[in-house]
Amino acid sequence: TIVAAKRKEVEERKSRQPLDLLERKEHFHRTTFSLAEFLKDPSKTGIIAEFKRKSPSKGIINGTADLWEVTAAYARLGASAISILTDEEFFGGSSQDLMDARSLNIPLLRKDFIIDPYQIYEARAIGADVILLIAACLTPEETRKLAMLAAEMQLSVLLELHDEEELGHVNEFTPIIGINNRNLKTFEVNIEKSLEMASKLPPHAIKVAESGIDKIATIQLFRENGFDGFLIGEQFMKAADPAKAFEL
Ligand code: IGP
Repeated sequence: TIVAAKRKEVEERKSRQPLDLLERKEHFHRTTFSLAEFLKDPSKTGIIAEFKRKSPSKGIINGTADLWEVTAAYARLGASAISILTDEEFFGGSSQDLMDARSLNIPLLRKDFIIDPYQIYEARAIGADVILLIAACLTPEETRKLAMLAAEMQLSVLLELHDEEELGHVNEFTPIIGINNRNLKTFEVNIEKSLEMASKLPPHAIKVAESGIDKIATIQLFRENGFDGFLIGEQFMKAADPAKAFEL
């Protein structure tokens, strides 16, 4: 459902704002931050802290949090990167949300359903450093083409896998691999998913565990199993003050 809606949305946006207009956006020429470098930086936590107002699985998570206050606090408290949902219809985010966090000096992940090269240009234009590619939404060939374009545009790629069948989506342009503990079709969360998949990934892949992380012990367990990154949304956003939740 989301992918079908996304296709329509992208076509609409393309007709309103063709590529040549996008390329004139202010952020197009800035130097991007490398997600790999920030995940490997020992002075940071490895946490990719997410700003997410709502989701199809949870409904409204936080309707009042201020984007700038929360993301600035995440950065100050040691997040390695910030993930910002830019999908409006299903997650209540926007491109403006990402632009509002741009002055932070850490990588910003455009969290969206990317299915078209146009969205990669758009990500660059709004000031993102990283894009998410979800294997479940793409063929291996599409994944390769989009990841190659992202690399050309100095954007890092987080390739999201859910199970073994998706390993064929990994390619030379996807050195950072996320394992989503949440099944996008059933919404079921199983922390073991990341651990199970870890040994099946290419040995040099930078590994990120995604979703359902709600305690430090889980982060430690993932770390011991070779993970450098931890994508956490709800645990922070469900608190009235997400920055406080991060601090804890
Ligand atoms: C964060 P959680 O359970 O901590 O809120 O999960 C993140 O992993 C999740 O938002 C996510 C997601 C996605 C959202 C992972 N992959 C793809 C939308 C699309």
